[in-house]
Amino acid sequence: MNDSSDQSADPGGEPARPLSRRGMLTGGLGAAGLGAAVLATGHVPRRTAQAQDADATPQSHSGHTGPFAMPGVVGEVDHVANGFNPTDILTDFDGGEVSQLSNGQTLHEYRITVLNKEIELIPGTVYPAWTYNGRIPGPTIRAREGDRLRIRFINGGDHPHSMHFHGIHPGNMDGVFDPESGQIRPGEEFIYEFDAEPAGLHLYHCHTFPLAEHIAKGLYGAFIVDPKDGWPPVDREFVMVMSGFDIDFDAENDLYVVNAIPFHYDLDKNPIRIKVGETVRIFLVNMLEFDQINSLHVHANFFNYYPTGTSRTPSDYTDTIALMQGQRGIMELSPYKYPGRYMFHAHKTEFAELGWTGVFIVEE
Ligand SMILES: [Cu+2]
Repeated sequence: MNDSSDQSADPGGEPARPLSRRGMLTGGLGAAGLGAAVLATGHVPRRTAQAQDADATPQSHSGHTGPFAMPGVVGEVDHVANGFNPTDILTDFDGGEVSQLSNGQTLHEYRITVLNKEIELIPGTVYPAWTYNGRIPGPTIRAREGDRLRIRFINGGDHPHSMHFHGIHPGNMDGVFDPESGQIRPGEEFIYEFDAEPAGLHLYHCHTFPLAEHIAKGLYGAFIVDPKDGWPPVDREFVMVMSGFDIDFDAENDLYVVNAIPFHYDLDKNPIRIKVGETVRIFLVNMLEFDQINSLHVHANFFNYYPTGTSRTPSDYTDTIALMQGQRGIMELSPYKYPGRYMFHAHKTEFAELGWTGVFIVEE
């Protein structure tokens, strides 16, 4: 809705002043009182940095005197206080507590609690998030096709919440309608139990009204069902959950992210190091609220893309894909041939400049 209003003109008067989300970040946030804190720390995306060009900070584009490939923020958020680090989340696949049922099925048991938690998104800017187990995205649940999942779900928040899984399961495990199907009030518990199927890459999220708010606040995660015979072996596997944050609560995103923290994997922060010739599989999930579509582009390389991970035949060999909310897929990167520094980012420039960027450092 805001995309169209950006372009609209008042038919009875002056053309409406175009208002970009970046404008909202500098102007709207200031009005909301958050901008002052952002400005004071200097930990600001480029739009605001431009306003400080006289300082010629390294982040400034002015005069091309410093790094200017992309904007960024100065410094790191407090990952310890946040309780999670996106670098760890990349490879944090959670099989739960594993045991054997009497019928021979493998059982994966989890305990997942909704917690209200303040998350520092940009140094100095804290967001009142809702989380599964204190992290965004929630745990990456991983099991083999046909295994049994048993999730003890505890609502430690102050609103009703649920876990709604994508996949195949009984209606009373769908987390939607009532406490009997896993839609529970604060202080209540529910046990979701179902078989992991079909093989592929799925997701879970809260399914409580108003849904946009419950998702945008941070209640989502990846759910991987490995095929019975496994995936073809690769050297590295990463999970990337794309989303955004509306930090001034106007139902528009102000920050775009992969694994929650803007610019985390950038060159000056925590780039992802891989080796020439390594095979890399990325489990990519889009949970972005408010915007219609999200995307990912890798520089100087291509990948086989398997939508939803349900087929072993790629739908495309490409360097760019687009996903709606809830869409996900598996990327198998061609091994990088040349050492170097390679960006990956949303191929929607605005999203990239507001946080959805990263860098692979490829070494011999
Ligand atoms: Cu919720």
